[in-house]
Amino acid sequence: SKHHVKARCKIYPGSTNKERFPVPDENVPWREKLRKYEPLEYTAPEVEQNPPWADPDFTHAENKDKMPKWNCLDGKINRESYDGHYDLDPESGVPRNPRGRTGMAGRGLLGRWGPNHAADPIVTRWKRDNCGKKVQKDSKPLAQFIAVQRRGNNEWALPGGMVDAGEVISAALKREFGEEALNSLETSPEEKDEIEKHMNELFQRGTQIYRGYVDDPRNTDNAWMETTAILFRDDDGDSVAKFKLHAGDDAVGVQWLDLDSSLQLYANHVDFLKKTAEILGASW
Ligand code: RP5
Ligand code: MG
Ligand code: MG
Repeated sequence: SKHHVKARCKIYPGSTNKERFPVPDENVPWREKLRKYEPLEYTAPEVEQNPPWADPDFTHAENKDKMPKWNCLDGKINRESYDGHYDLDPESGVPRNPRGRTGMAGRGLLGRWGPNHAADPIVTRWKRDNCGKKVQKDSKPLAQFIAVQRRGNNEWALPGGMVDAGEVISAALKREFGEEALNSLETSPEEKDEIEKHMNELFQRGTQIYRGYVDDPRNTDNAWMETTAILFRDDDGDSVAKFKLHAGDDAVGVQWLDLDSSLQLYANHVDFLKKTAEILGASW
């Protein structure tokens, strides 16, 4: 598999001065010995404050019983990786990024040591002209997907989010889509019912596009993103077309974007959309 790139970005997201130790491509895998490797140790203040979505501090002697159970379902928290069994750092005992070095140790902005599981809904439609005819490009129909603009860095991305403790992926997909693309957190109860009805319809049948490691800029040597990306197609445009898109929660913008190889998106979301275009038989 290709080396992670965004997970080695120089300045850590959400910070102005947290710099990763530079790791050249050939030194990314752990098996490649490095004469000098001094990753910056960093866990963001909001993570260290012990919010419910983050792992408690288990490094102090009185918290030894809070040590998570790695590589398995740990109570309501899934600490299994879709990448297979991950190793633990021989010195600190915390998980080691299965894709190799990132130049930063600790958790950064991520709440969980090891895998942090997310879900990404890919909602598509065919692009149509005013007469309802499918728009063609390079003799293939052009598809569109719903993208959100992420708060903070304004990058466009899939409207995905973290799977809550004990939550099933199908619920996380719907919840995050509702929150980020339809602003379900701020709609009236009546509107909510209406949204729910349409979403249940659309999210009934999905096709898995990707499951595994995400090349996310928040990743560290000890904490990383993984996702399940599911395609929901509204081929006739009569289900999603009823939705009024409205950015909410941690999204500051939302829109239909054309599936196109020139897309620039957050993390490695472009890889998921390339696969989506293939499955749809859409132009890319
Ligand atoms: C990415 O971060 C995932 O693919 C998903 O889109 C997203 C989840 O994190 P938040 O949107 O909750 O920040 O790695
Ligand atoms: Mg969210
Ligand atoms: Mg999100």
